[in-house]
Amino acid sequence: MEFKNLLIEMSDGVATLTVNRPQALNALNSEVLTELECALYGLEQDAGAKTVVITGAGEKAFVAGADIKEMAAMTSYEGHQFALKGQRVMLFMEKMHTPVIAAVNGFALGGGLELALGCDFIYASAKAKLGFPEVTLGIMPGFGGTQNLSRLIGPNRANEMIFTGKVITAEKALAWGIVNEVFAPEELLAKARETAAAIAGVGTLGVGYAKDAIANGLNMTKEDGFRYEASLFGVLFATADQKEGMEAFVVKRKAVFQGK
Ligand code: DAK
Repeated sequence: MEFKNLLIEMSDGVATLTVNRPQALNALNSEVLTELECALYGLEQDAGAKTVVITGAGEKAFVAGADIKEMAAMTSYEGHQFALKGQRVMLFMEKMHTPVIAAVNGFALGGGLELALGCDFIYASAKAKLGFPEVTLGIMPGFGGTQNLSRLIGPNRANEMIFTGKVITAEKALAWGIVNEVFAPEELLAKARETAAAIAGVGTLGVGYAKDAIANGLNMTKEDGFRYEASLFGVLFATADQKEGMEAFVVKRKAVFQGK
């Protein structure tokens, strides 16, 4: 499928999805959000796409936010629909069994930071800048930012970022646990793809169920989470990948997983 605002490149089981609207610093308008929803849905169905890396086109930005020029004219109803559309993208990334890594190559502001937080983890360029400037525009985060940031780093730091609108450096985002690793700008994408390819090479069913257990378990009591984990663990014993992985270990050869 051809997209107007996205590029998709496949290699070694890794799909690199680039938000490609550099003239607006890759800002998310309704069209981009619709395309992201379609693209992610397509990648989840595509057995060849074992992991996804999301990044932004150009030198300057990952995604500089939801599109302010489009939002400026929205009615309350349209604003609500716009928030629901963005939230569908973030929630879908969480529900996908395919892991999604954000490679934050520059500004990740507002909806851009929400897109990164919707991914399973974030790698950032040393020149990345992250923040939630919504309050400076008279609004608040609307694509799940209040929920995802506070769950990730706790309410106190999330409160400070969201109430002030202050933009932080990649280094601070690393110290606060928002990003997993920081790389030189020219290394970022290769490092993200390297990790994505490593994940693509292991038992992807196990990875997908682990993602499910972590994401859903966070909303459960610990005991329910343990019970949920045990049932998914049991399901894996009905798969060819479990037989292959364990047999390969026993006979000391490299496992070849098929994702079934
Ligand atoms: N939207 C639209 N266009 C944007 C944009 C954005 N978020 N960010 C940048 N652009 C455009 C600029 O307008 C400019 O376009 P032209 O004027 O050339 O046509 C072009 O990209 C280049 O930007 P600059 O000239 O400003 O570049 P600089 O290097 O000088 O500055 C900057 C870079 C990232 C510091 C600056 O562009 C900036 O401050 N951008 C806005 C960042 C921002 O405030 N982002 C948060 C947006 S609010 C909700 C749903 C969603 C959300 C909230 C609620 N519900 C419906 C409840 C989410 C909200 C947001 O994300």
